[in-house]
Amino acid sequence: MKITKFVLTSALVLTASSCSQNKEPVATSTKEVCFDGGSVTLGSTEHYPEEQPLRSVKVAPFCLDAYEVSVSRYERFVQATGYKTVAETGPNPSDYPGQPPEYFQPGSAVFVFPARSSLGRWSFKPLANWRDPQGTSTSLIDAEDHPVTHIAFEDAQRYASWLDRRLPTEAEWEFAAKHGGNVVDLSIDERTGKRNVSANIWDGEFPIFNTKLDGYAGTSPIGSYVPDVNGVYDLLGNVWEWTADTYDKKGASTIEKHVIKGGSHLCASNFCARFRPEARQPQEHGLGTSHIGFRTARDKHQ
Ligand SMILES: [Ca+2]
Ligand SMILES: [Ca+2]
Repeated sequence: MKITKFVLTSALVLTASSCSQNKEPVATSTKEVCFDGGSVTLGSTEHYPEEQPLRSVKVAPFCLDAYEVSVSRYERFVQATGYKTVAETGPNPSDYPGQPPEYFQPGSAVFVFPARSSLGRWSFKPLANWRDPQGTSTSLIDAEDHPVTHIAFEDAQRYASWLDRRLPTEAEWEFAAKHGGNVVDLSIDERTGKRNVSANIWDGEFPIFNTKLDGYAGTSPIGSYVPDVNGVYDLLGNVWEWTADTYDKKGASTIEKHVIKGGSHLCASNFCARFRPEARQPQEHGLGTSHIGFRTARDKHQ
């Protein structure tokens, strides 16, 4: 599917305001954007089947992190609590009856970028976790302002609870994304050869070649691109984001799945063109991977 530009069609009734401002570095910023709530039409009839049918819902006032949670912010949580993520401990067998033993080993799924004469691919790496996103014993020295990855659903929930916050619902996330006018413009400026970059996606043909027109093949530091009209960064692209919603059960799998939103740096126009507010995907709640992160939310009147 070739997509040049996505158009937002949903009705929106709300106002937004920045609830807290501080002078912290972006990597540790707790800035949030608050919304008064209102009506929104979720979904789209123009793209993937799972985005249908259109659903009109009302969203109560809420506040949303302006940034994806960074490695630095997650590190503070771990230092304060001693928490170990699912990727570090392995899933709890009692949560997954019937799964084979290899399912419970520590580690996570890493996308291995294509080398010459090869395709990119997913690989389970026993050492991969939020501290070591590539699973190669590399340090985090240059990655602390990147979004935290290899975060299972429970890991995201525990972080949010530590801050007396929660994960956004799918409706809240999509409400914020649509109201913010979030759109990925894929058109290329013929004079400069660059696109009008507003998000970190896969430029080029996935999984063969990444032109890195947005500057990054993998994750980018949070807040690297212009924010949306409400001051929220990276809703589309960079990393997929967990929501609180359970994905509708379909098929034979008994593993619980949750909705993730926004697409990632691995989404290209020729594959997984899900860098749109309406796009949604199921994700096993016990598996983070190298392109899934999150941001937190709260009820506005707390
Ligand atoms: Ca990119
Ligand atoms: Ca994102």
